[in-house]
Amino acid sequence: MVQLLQRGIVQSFFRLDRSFSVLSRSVGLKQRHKSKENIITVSSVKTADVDLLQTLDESEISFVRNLYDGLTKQIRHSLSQSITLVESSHPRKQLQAQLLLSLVLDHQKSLESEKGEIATSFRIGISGSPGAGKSTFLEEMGKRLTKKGHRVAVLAVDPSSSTTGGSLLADKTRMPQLSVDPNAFIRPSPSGCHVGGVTRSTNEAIVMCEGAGFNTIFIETVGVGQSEYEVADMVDLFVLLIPPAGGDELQGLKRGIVERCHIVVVNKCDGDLIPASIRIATEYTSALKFMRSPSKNWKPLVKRVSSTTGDGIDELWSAIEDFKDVMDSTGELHETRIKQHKTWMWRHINNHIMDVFRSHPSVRAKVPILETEVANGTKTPGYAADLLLREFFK
Ligand SMILES: Nc1nc2c(ncn2[C@@H]2O[C@H](COP(=O)(O)OP(=O)(O)OP(=O)(O)O)[C@@H](O)[C@H]2O)c(=O)[nH]1
Ligand SMILES: [Mg+2]
Repeated sequence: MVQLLQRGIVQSFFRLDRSFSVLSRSVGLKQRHKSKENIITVSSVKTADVDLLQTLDESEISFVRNLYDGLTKQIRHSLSQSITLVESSHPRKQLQAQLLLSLVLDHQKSLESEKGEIATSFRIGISGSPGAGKSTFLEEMGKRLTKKGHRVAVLAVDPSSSTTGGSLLADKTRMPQLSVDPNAFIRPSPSGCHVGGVTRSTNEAIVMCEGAGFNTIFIETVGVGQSEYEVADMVDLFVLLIPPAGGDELQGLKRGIVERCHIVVVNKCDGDLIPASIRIATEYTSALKFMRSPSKNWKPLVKRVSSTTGDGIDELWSAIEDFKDVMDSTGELHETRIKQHKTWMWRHINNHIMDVFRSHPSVRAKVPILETEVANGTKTPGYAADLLLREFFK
């Protein structure tokens, strides 16, 4: 495992080294010293992966430069192309994506220091069970925000989209006005398999949207599986959107995710559903009192809205603004982002190590056999895992 870990770390640092050296050479940024201390052991490593991570050639560099120029001029097509680049699983494309990300992050940093270290964007995660009304809510909220002068991006994370054919159609049809609004940008879930998972590319897509001047970024995720926890780790504000379903709604929800949210929004508070939504809101308000808050400067609260009538949407936005003010003024927003960067670094390393492990030829050959044996009960899971690890280290 140690060897495995070292390989993953070395390759990650090698990536960094490549990105930074290309960056300094082609763009003249003075970032090299920062990464230098960390990469001393790297240059002697010779693996197939290293060959794939050779320095970008001139045409690749100029491709990245053009994207960067387009992005900072807020050209939509450049933003779409940039997101496609971070979603790519091709190693050369990934390297180009890393260069572009470094450029954009550097650009954002200088904008933030001009503004006195205030974040230039606000990232909001919206999670909720299928059909809770997330897209309808974002259409309504998004329209109001663009009218107020915001530039709104909506990114969807749906881990099931690669098997169900993607949420593209659903998202475009459920946000008909926002999808044609010049001050909004909607990007559905990427489909297919990606290195590091769908959420890694989402994290990087956020940075690209910010580079293109979008200041309010929503990340919509379906409240099933691991993705909502990952989204909670990439946003400044995490919102849980729930429908006024009857009965034991609260018990049915995973407590863990309720504990991560800053605001619970009860949607569909209209018509016949008003009494049920009032009841659900009361239940949540009392339940939240007994839960740990995800933030030291904010007590989670419950709001009721109707995304179809628009009732409560403006009040909700002013609560969101209060939250942002508190986070900015206490420095918690900045602190949280720093913690998130560390979390993501380790997540990337874990994913990368798993990719290397799973794609190892003899591991790949043995996995189906051992899985069957574990399923049949002829081998214990622990012993099967030992055998696979032995194959890897052979
Ligand atoms: N009455 C009422 N219906 C709503 C409201 N918001 C959404 N709906 C309806 O609920 C259904 C699901 O809405 P969506 O916005 O697609 O829900 P979603 O959470 O994005 O769904 P997925 O993306 O499939 O997880 C649609 O038929 C909407 O018209 C609301 O505020 N009131
Ligand atoms: Mg939706």
